[in-house]
Amino acid sequence: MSSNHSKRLWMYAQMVKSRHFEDMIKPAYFEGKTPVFNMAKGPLPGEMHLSDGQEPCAVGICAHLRPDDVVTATHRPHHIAIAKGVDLNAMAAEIFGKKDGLAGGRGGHMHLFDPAVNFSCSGIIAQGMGPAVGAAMAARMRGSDAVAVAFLGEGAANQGAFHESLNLASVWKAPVVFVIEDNSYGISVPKSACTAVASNADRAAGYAMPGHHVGGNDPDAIYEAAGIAIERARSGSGPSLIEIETSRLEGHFMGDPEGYRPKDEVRRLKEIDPIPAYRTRLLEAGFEESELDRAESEARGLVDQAFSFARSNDYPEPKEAFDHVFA
Ligand SMILES: Cc1ncc(C[n+]2csc(CCOP(=O)(O)OP(=O)(O)O)c2C)c(N)n1
Repeated sequence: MSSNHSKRLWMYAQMVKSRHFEDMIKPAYFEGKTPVFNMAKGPLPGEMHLSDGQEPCAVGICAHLRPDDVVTATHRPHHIAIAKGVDLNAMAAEIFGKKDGLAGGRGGHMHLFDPAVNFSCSGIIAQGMGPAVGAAMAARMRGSDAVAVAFLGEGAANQGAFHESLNLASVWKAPVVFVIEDNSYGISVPKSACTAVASNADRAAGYAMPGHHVGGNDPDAIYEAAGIAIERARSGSGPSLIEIETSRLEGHFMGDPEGYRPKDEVRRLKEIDPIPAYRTRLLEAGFEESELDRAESEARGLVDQAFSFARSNDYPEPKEAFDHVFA
């Protein structure tokens, strides 16, 4: 199997794994919340942000990364965590608030943290950018060629942290790549209503770094742009910005009535769902139906097993509620 073949098969399998992970979350999230939607009820209380449709962004970037490379992700983290290799059982258990979760059930779905593969995320938008620059500098000081990648949404690109992080990363030639997942909306606000430039890739020029724009929500095109940016970072030539046009197939959070976007826009986006589109492309490129089926069923099996693990895992002891809490 050529390395290109195995990378593409890996990307496909991770996208399927991520989608199935979220398909398992959907019914679990509404348990106990109906007939009247109460966000605080059920086995998954609080907000839930799904990344259906954005899977290509995670796999195209993470296909280039090693466990010692650092990733900081967003409040919409599942696809990125999965592509970075976060422990699936511990991730599912964390989302259910269980004791063997990544943070002992304290973090929940927006605060996944796995030091084994250097992954973290945050509910505060653009928050991961500064730490990614710091991690990139730390790698350089240790004499390692590890890189850091900070994911953010296009809404977060209007935060001060975005501009400060790009500026310092460029001044220091930090081995970091900033990845904007542009799904066109920050909650209910369309990008055109809050961002002065049509393409955030253009903002890279303001910080003397390359800016790549990738359209089409296409794993292969993202993989190609990421290869250039990550190689530039690894070889000591400095940071880059990648802007990816992607699509959010669900609301901002589960239960979002989405009054702000036309229903036929969502229907159109679902018609060009990147996962079946990639399957078709791989088949046209000569992949066997059977190998794709096998990759899919393995990916789904791992997710099913992770959800069984999470459901049967115990909650932390009430007496431990204040352990590991800093205030
Ligand atoms: C500093 C900060 N301000 C506001 C919020 C509230 N908030 C949560 S998600 C979000 C919109 C994020 O949009 P975008 O960055 O485009 O990411 P997307 O949700 O589209 O993935 C906002 C404003 C926050 N979490 N952090």
